[in-house]
Amino acid sequence: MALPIIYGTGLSPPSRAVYLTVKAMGIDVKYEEVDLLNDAHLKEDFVKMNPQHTIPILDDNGFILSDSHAIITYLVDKYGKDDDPLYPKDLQKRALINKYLHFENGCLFSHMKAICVPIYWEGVTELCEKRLKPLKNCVGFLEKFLGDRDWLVGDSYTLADISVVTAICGFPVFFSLDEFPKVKAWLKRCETHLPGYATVNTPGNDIFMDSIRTRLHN
Ligand SMILES: N[C@@H](CCC(=O)N[C@@H](CS)C(=O)NCC(=O)O)C(=O)O
Repeated sequence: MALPIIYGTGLSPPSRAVYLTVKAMGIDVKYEEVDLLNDAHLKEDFVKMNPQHTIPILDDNGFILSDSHAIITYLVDKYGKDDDPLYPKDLQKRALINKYLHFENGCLFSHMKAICVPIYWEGVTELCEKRLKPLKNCVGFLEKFLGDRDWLVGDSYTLADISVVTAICGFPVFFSLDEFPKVKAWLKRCETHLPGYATVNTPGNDIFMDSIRTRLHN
């Protein structure tokens, strides 16, 4: 069996969710870099694999799967430990993790994408409050979800933290997180405890934030 192949790039938060999951699991995979800003995701071969032309995608010996949330849950179910703490089999823990994966996808990432697409591809150079507001609201919800918890679900990090942190860590390029102290403390905890955070999340997030800053300042 060949190694699973992950197509993505560090700039992309959902790609980093897959990279962090791979690190947390300690499995071997092959990485294929997709140069998003030069439209590599729109090339014929890529669109053949994923007609939706999003990254990340996984090729597990010919089984092609798009969407980071689908990919990370599949990876743990297929290659993880028995009852892996990243995505436990306990129904209620799993349901809560799924809730945060949907929260990341439907709220955090989709509002973030609505801000980023016009900046990357439509020449927009200013942030507009109308688009920032829903994103700030989402961080407010996360502040409440966290309450006094260290981790989003249970008492150790899970796929929920991995997915959500890859989006949130880039938000300081849009607004300060100072009014969300619990989110800030949790972010620090993720930086300290998630395997591979410094090697695979921070460099990609720095590229993401720089790429936004540069375009906003033009
Ligand atoms: N819900 C998807 C979002 C994937 C997504 O939109 N990725 C962006 C990069 S961060 C992308 O591929 N954009 C290119 C496009 O939509 O054409 C996931 O979690 O994988």
